[in-house]
Amino acid sequence: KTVFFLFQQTLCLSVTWLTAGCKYHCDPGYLLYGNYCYHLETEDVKNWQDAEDHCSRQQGHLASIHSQEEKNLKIYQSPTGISLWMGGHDSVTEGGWEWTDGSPFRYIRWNAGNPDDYYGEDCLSILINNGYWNDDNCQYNRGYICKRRGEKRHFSG
Ligand SMILES: [Ca+2]
Ligand SMILES: [Ca+2]
Repeated sequence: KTVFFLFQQTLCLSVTWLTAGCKYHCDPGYLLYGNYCYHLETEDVKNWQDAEDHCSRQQGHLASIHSQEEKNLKIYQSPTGISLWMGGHDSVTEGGWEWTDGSPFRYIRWNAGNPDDYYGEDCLSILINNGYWNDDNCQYNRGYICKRRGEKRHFSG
């Protein structure tokens, strides 16, 4: 059964671009963008680590951002709060920013004067009003965005 599943996944992967026979799919509450699913949480505010833990329990991570388009996602336009937690942090090495999902930290969009490590800020939040980033106090409770891979679904017919 597992072998069949793997075969189906491989088949799905290899024919995706040719036939569009596979589509990425997200669970309810998640929004599909590209190959990824995003979930915006604004009511259940958490500190950065708790937010990351919550996302990883749902097979994802706090969101990483890799392009202007991704930054402009509607999902980031939260109706409440000042900023939202994203997956960036420099808690391992000061100034050595990384994403919790392991993707390369290349695209950057810091707000003016940041990152400033103000009283040891190590966690990345995105400012809702302008989409720029702040290194922020990890203990603050904020809304957050989870991101995870879309599931590939192969359908026949
Ligand atoms: Ca820092
Ligand atoms: Ca800062």
